[in-house]
Amino acid sequence: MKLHKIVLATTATVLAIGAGFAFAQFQKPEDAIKYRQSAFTVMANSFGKIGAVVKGEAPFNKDEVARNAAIVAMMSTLPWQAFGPGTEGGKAQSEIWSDNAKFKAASEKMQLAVVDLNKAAQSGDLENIKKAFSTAGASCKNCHDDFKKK
Ligand code: ASC
Repeated sequence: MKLHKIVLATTATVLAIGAGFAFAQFQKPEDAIKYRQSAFTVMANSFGKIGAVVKGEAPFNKDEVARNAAIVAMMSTLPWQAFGPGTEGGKAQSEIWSDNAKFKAASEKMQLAVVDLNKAAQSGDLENIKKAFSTAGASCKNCHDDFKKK
């Protein structure tokens, strides 16, 4: 089994069992902030590389896109455990804690969108990748609009 296939299967499992289950522990709020920002940074780097292909700014290499989509899907499962009580700060808006159900719903929408992007990327169809990329990007923006400081 190729690595990205394993990541795809693993991501679905993590998404299924990970909902509401925090497994990382943090000594200090700053550690949680650094953890979630790191996960978003790695995710945005790979998402951006796919974006360059989608926008025609980089050549379409199927394996590279598949690898980056798998990274995005895996990373997308990680930040949420680092938004626990008492970890306000960074670029997080207070609504994350005061309207946590809405934040959770937005985070899950994004995670499902990047699972779709990963499926499209593993199958290697550029038109499907473009569509899934657009939906995934919208799900990033949707959450940023409500929950991320500018
Ligand atoms: C990116 C990135 C985001 C999203 C968002 C989409 O490449 O880093 O946060 O796309 O800008 O609107």
